[in-house]
Amino acid sequence: MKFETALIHAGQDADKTTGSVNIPVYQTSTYKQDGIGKDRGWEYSRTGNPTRKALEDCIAALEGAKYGLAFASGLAAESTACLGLLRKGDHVVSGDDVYGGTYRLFEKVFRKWGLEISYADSKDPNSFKKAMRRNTRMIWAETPTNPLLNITDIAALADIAKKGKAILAVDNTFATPYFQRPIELGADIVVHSSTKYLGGHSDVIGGLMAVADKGVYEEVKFHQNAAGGVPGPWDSWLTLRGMKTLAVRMKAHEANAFAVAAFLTAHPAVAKVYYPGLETHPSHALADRQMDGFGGMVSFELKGGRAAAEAFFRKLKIFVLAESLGGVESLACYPSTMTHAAIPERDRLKRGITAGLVRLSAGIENSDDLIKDLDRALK
Ligand code: P1T
Repeated sequence: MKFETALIHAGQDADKTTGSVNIPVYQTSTYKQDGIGKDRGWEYSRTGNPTRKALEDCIAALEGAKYGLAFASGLAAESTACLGLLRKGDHVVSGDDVYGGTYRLFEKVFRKWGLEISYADSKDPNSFKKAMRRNTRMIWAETPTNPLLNITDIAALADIAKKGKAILAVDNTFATPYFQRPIELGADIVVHSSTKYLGGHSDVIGGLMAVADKGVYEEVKFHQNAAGGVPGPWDSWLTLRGMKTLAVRMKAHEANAFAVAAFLTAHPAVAKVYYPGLETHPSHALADRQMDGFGGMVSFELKGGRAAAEAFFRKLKIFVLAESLGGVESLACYPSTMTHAAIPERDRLKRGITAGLVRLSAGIENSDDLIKDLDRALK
């Protein structure tokens, strides 16, 4: 089955009891058993639910993995993967450019439970290699990164992970499996905030995971059932409904991102544009090799710092100033006080998250309107 077909059909055969073409919302917490030990394959909705299962089978197919798991949020997926697979005293090497909430989870939650975490340059596999320790059990990478759109070489990290007997987990939220399939490049686990492009309409919070190895899947699944953090059937259904149009949406997001990036590059108020589709992006060649497209996220640096950013956000009419990304509507975000506020200022600045940095999520509106909006806001 090709990708566009899998979006619509993988895990989504017609409902067995009614023939319903769409997977019904199985709004139930529990299931009738026909006698002691005689359940019909379903026993309790924390453990499993048919609507959620359709979503899990679909993400597994899209990522070229054997197993899928759905969670209540992207961060629930991340915590469950880490808690299911890691023990006190284990070490994680994470890329240094990650979603602020991921950094907060590592620093403010896992560190106090005895995990060791260190950060490597997201752009440089050698930096990951150097950070490996005897007790490194996981390499964590986000690519393209949030918010600076750096590209990490997944195949190179897979090699380093294998040699160090560590698990490579890749956060594929920004690319989606339409543009990038990390498992094909050697990753062990893929995680998503399905709140973003997969759901696609800014109306549901969710997380997904795709796993190649049965043992790894079983450990995470065990932890998920033991600890909770599952999505409800409605949220699973909404996500699945959104995913059906992922291919057409991603093409439109990307076309608009290219238009926005080109416009910003030529604008005198803009000091720097971050978009991996631009030939001037330092990792353009790598992005071109490891991805099938460059995505819909564009970040840029305003020359006038915070004051310029405040004026810019005030004048926007179509781009909405909001956290999140990947919905059909265009969003604008100010990483230093919003998505990446959890990172101490010194570290933020070191990574390039400056007072002039703006992150845009190009929606699928008409690109002329988006450019006009940016042009007005930059005047
Ligand atoms: O918000 P949640 O569904 O829990 O997903 C967390 C998450 C994980 N990974 C990446 C790459 C993310 O961008 C996010 C969430 N990010 C935002 C809310 C944001 O505006 O960047």
